[in-house]
Amino acid sequence: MELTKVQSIKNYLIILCLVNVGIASAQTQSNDPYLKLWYDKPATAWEEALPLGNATTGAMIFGGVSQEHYQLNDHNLWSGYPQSGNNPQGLEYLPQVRKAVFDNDFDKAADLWKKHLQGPYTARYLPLGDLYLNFNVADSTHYYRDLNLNDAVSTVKYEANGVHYTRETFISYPDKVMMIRITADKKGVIDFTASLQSKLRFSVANDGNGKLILKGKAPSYVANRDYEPRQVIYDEPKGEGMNFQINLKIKSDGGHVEAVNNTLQVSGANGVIIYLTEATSFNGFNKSPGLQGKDPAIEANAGLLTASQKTYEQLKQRHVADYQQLFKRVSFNLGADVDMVKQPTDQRLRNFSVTNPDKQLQTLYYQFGRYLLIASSRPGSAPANLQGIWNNQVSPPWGSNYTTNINTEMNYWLAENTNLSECHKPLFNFLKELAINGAITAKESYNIQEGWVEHHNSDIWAKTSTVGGYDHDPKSSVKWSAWPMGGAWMSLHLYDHYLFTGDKAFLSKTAYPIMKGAVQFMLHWLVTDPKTGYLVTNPSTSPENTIKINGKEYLVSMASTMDMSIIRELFQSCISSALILDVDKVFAARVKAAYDKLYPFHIGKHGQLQEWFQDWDDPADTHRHISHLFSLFPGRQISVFNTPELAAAAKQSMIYRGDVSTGWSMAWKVNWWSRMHDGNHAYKILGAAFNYMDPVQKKEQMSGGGTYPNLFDAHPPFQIDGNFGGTAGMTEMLLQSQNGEVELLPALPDAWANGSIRGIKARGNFEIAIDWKKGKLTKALIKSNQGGNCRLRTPIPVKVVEVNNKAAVGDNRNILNTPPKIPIYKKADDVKLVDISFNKGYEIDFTTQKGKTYTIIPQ
Ligand code: FUC
Repeated sequence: MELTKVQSIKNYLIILCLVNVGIASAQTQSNDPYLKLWYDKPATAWEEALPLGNATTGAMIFGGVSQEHYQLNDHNLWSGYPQSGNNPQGLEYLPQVRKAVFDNDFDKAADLWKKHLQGPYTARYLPLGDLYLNFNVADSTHYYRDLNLNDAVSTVKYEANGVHYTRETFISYPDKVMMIRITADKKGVIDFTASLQSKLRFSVANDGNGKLILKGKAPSYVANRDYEPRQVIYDEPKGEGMNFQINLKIKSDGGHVEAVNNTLQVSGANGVIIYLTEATSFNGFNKSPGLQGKDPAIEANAGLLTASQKTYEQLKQRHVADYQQLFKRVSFNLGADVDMVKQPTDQRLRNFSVTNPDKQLQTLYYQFGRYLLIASSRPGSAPANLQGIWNNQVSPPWGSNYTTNINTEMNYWLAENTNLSECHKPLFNFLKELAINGAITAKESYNIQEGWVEHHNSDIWAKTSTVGGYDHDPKSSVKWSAWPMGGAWMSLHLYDHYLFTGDKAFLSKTAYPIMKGAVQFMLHWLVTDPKTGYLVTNPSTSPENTIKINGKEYLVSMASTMDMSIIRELFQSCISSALILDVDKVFAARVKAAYDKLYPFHIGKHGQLQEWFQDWDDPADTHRHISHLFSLFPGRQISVFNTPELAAAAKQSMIYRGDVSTGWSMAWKVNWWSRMHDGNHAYKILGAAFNYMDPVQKKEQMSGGGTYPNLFDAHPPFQIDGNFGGTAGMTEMLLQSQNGEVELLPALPDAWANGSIRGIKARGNFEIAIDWKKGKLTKALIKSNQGGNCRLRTPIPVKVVEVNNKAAVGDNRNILNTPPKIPIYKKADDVKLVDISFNKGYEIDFTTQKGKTYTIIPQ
């Protein structure tokens, strides 16, 4: 009893220390001492190493004492080169596939698709190289290494032979350089040998001037299946394959730097600074990197030259300022238990229990998600791939590619609501490229002359064609290859960016043309079902799941709920955009006419949201993809407020599918339960994210997700989507804005009794801070970046102080924030729906002025 009291006083004190009041954004917040991942031993497994990145260069730092290892990546370094992959047989066979589906011969349809409509797999994202620093140290004491999320700097410290050594590393976005500084508290004791290597073809030389240069060549092909006769192909005679270069320069204070063979040897130095720059010959998604590539030496050398003209301190200052301007927009505090935070991060993960939760580990995990997005996706970089930017394998799981039936999109779920809009931009740039290639795929494979399409996977070459292989690859499956919905789904990110930022120029110049192209494709892809008269997709899958009818599994049918949901959201976003921009009235009317004919949602006989065209759902099915809940999240068309019956059906589907699944699947579930306003259920699933995943004892892929010692999400194996989806879901628990209103604390779990979050964002371009105690809202600040009406929903009655609260409910709605149109649906007779009752809270409207912050307090 006594102990608990002391503990809660301690917790409270820590909360008080960390909370800073008065601003909606967290920008001025000082460094949080607990915002670090730290360990008391070096990494041995890759999933223990710590990630750094400026979105173009990535490094995993192992922190060894006798040998330091930096595993390096470049965002553009992929196998292969631009290839179309469009399967022209589609022109002849698509009508046959469709006929087979309409004839209910799903096996024939799947067989035809597999034989005639598949295309090659994607290229693979490759590791760049490795930097090793070999020290003459056998034993050490007082070992410590960390990754500080406050400044994106990683530090290693230890004591050896009575000397305290410190190594500090960061990768700068403004200066495009990786910097390492080695210091010691005694003079003349720093001795080591630096060498560069790569898992790809490479040679290393020194330039006689303290610089080491690694020149490398990527394979033109890496196999996708281990039974392919040729696994890694270097197409040297023709010259295909990407070239790359790593430059390493060492400056020492005192002592000597000597080039010995292909290494640099440092001896007797007081302090050392290491510069590393790198570049590839990547010259755009549509140029051969081997035959039309850039010279990587030019970029790598220029980077080194500019960086070496600045001091270490200048470079660090510029790096920290750049990083903090993004990272520090948001602070999140649930309190910290001083005994728990004393433990190394991997130990805390092992100790995690939902009944006595380590609250600070949750906020650390939250901020780590934001950190990872800043480190892997910045303007000018490629979008974050399946592993962000960090990969050490020539043949990584799933090629570490862009898997667009969930994973790529999930990477960006946190971009807007955690106030990292800029980090969303690489995805938009990628969409521009996909729209170009996808228009050719639409024509060549489907004879669709307007718009563009992207299928299940893509890569740095902006591949848009189908995957699965041409040769009837036994491991390929139509349950994922027959999915032309990636472009449509990703286009919704454009509209969401607009809703969060209010950037009309972006909507008109970038978003609308791409979105319109995705709509145009779908207008042609949809066909009329002769039996029902509705517009349907055919063929259609519900990603990676199978239909079970009388004990037999089928791969395709028509009008899966996910297809229809994506199309509905896309059409609506396009119609709204045309209205906002006051363009394309005739086209918008055509889209609206099609929208009204879309095959509707159905509530099935188990009270579930039907996944398939017909009521084939199996309540015992626990498949990780629950794609038919798309409209609950990330979509907006199913909501507990606007469509309670559909929401109840979605809840029933979630209950049937269960909680335990792969990393990303559980992250999606956190978002869904938040949208159901069931914070405790969301929290229960979030708790599973803290399952310690041992990187050495490899777990089965589908056995249930968790987190590795370095806080990377485990599918398993490592996939970054779960980190991003987890952070997004935690934000959804505290703030939602998809229903035309800003909702505070919609799904606050009991376990987060006291806390505060500041700097997160709502649609309508509002920046928000929320404080709560004992589960009750105590204060909120809403900064209006845009002006317009703010419709606010809160769990308790509130008043807006400091402004005149006279606007009438219903008028002056912010157009950015209009609620989604309510879709039609059908319900089987006599179906019982599960209960979804929850506290609907209170609604007020008030007019905001651009730039003003409004204080909300309980009434
Ligand atoms: C899809 C998922 C898998 C995995 C892979 C990268 O195929 O079904 O679980 O996430 O993408």
